[in-house]
Amino acid sequence: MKKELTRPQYLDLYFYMRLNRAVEDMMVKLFRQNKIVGGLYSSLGQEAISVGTAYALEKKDWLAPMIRNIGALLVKGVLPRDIFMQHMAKYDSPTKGKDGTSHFGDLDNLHIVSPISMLGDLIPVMTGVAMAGRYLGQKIVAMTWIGDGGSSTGVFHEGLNFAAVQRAPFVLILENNLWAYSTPVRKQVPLENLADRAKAYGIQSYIVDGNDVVAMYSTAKQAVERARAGEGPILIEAKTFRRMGHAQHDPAEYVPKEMRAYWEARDPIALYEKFLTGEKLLDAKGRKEIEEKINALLAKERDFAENSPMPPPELAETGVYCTGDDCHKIRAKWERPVAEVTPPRSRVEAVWTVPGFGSGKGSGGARAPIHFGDTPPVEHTIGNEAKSTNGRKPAAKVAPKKTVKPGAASASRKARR
Ligand SMILES: Cc1ncc(C[n+]2csc(CCOP(=O)(O)OP(=O)(O)O)c2C)c(N)n1
Ligand SMILES: [Mg+2]
Repeated sequence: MKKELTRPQYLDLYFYMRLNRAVEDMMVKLFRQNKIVGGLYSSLGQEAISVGTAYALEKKDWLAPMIRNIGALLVKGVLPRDIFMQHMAKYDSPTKGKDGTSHFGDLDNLHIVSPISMLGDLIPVMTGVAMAGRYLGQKIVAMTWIGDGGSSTGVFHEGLNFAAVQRAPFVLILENNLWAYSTPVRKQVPLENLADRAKAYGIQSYIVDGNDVVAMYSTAKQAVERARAGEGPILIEAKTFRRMGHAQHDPAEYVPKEMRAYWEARDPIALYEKFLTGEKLLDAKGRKEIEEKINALLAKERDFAENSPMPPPELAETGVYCTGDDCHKIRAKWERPVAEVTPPRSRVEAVWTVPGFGSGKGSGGARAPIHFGDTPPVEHTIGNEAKSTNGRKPAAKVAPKKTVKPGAASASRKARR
C-alpha cells in the first residue's frame, strides 16, 4: 500500500470497512434468529472494493450497487437501519417491506439506483444515467459493479459497447472473486484477466488488488476523474475472493481448502490495520474508539429496525404499478437552458452524407468508397480527407490529389497482360 491520502481519509476508509463487516455480521445473527426474511449475501473479504470505489465518488455522482456492495451504500450515506429493515421486510424500510433484500435506491438525495437482479442490466441503465447527467450539464459520473459471472452476460457486452460508443462518464467495477455460484471463473471465461474485455470496446481498464483498499480507492479516483473529464467509460477489474458461499444457504464445500486459506490470510481489514499501524495512523486506542463507535451505532440501528412493524396486509395491493405523479415524480434538474438541450436546437446532424450512395467516413478517419452491389459506381476524389483523424493514427499516406475513374484500374491491369 502506498501513502497518499490525508489521515482523516485513511481513517474513513477503515471506519467504513469495519462498519461494512459489522453490519453484515449483525445480519447473519438476525438471519439465524429468523428475523431476516429475504436472501442474505455476504461481502466478507470484499469490503475494500465497495468502500474504496464508492469513496472515490463525489456527492453529486451516482451509483447502483449489486448484492455484495453494502459497503458502497454505507459510504454513500445509507443508514444501517435501512439495510436491516430492508432485509427484515419492515414497514419503515425504503420499500415499506415489499422487498426482502437490498433492492432499494434513493433517486432524490443520495443518487442511488436500486439494484437489478438480472446480472448486467445495471450497465446500460447506469450508462443512461451518465449520459443524462452529461445532457443536463451536471458533470456527474455513474458507477456500478459486476461479478466475474455477470461479465459473461449478453447485456454486459451490449451495455459496455453502448457506453463506449457514447463515451459515457461511467466506471464499471468488475469484482473477480473467482466464483459465480459454484462455477469457478476458469470454467466460464477463457481469460486470465477479465479487464481484457475492455479491449473489445476500445476503452481503458485497470487491474487492482481488490483486497488493498488504498489501491482500490486511488485507482477508482483516477478512473472517476478521467471519466468526468470526458475520456469515456473505464473498466476496473478487482482481483479478490468470495469467502462465503453464494448466500446463506450455500456452505461452498466446492471451494478448495488451500484456496480459502490463501485468501483468508489476505483479509483486507487485517492488511489495512497492519498498514495503518505501520504508518502510525492508528494505534490500539484509536482502534478501540472506532470499534465502540460502530457497536453503539449498530445497537441503536438494530433496535430501531426490530421495533419497526411489519407492513399491514392491505399494503400488498398498493404501489405495484406506477400510477404517475401520485406514485413518484421524476423531474429533470435542468442546469442548462431547456431550449438548448431539446429539439430543434439539440438536433444532431447526421454524420453520413450520401449523395446517391456516395462515400462516408471510414473508421480510419478518411473518406472510404462504398460499394453497393449493382449501384452505379461514383467518382471518388482521393486527396486531403485524412486530415481529421479524431486522435487516431492517420490513414496511410495517399497520393496527391487525383481522380480515380471507374474502371481505370482494370484497364491498366488489362494493359499489363
Ligand atoms: C442474467 C442472470 N442470470 C443468472 C442469474 C442468477 N444468478 C444470480 S447471482 C449469480 C452468480 C453471480 O456470480 P458473479 O457474477 O461472479 O457474482 P458473485 O456472486 O460472485 O458476486 C447467478 C448466476 C441472474 N441473477 N441474472
Ligand atoms: Mg463471482
